[in-house]
Amino acid sequence: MSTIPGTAVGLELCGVALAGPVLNGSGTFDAIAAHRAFGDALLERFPFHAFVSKTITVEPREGNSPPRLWETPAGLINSIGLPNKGLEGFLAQDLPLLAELPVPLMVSVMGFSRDELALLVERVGAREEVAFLELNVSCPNVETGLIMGADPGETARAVERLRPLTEKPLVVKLTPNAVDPAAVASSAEGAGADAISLINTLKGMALSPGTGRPWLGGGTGGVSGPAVRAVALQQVAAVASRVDIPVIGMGGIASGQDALDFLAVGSTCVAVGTESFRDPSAGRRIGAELDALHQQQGAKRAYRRP
Ligand code: RRO
Repeated sequence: MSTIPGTAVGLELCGVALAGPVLNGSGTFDAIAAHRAFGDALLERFPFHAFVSKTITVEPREGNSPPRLWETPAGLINSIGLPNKGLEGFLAQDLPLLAELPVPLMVSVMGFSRDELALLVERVGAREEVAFLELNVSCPNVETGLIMGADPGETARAVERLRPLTEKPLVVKLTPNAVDPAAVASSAEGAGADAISLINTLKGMALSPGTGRPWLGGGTGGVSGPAVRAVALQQVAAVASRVDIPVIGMGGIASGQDALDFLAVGSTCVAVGTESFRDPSAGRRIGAELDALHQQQGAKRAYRRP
């Protein structure tokens, strides 16, 4: 494997060694399709230092009706609606392919109840191919409208129930649509979470110019991209100053300087999301830019929180 940019100094995330700090945001890079399209060149020049899967649920889901995307100034609104093969389909078909990637694997899971989450954590956590579990308690696009992670008490009850079910690190993915994301992060930490990732997308909507009716099949969606970066940076800073566990910061990161900003406010790792739709190798470019910035600063930064 060639040298991956961003690897000037490696790091540890929840006890797992990573060659650098750049991850993908869940659902923003289809590594299985990319492997099919680019062949083993993808593995030789993999854009991320750990890979986060698209969120899976217990039952298979078709996702929301189209249209599913709307471009905003400096951003994107998605209403994808969690299409996935379900737990059994993921374990049988996708996990063996994701295990071929040259970096540690984080599997993102979402349940419509604590029992569903428990089943997902037990089954996925038992697989040796999986290094981390991400609990997506923050999807904006489910028809129930329930976002477990918007409430500190609900989040704590979920993490308390899940904690004994696996020894794998549990990363809790937070919504920016909570009143106080730092309070939710603190509750998750108290209940046994190993790391926090944020932000998921901000609730948004767009109207069809022709009809004046909602453009997205799901009615509303989640806003991402540079448009949300300043909001994300503030929320990541607030969370990182409240908890002692590592934080994976994301929200509109499109350059090494953006990544450096998220590290500067206390992130241990960063994730690239919407930018990968524009350029599938963005993670690699951002890692290289980050290396260059660290070299310019003459810093041997360990990418860890102070
Ligand atoms: O699939 C989606 O619509 C979706 C998910 Br699971 C999520 O966590 N965040 C988002 O913006 N879209």
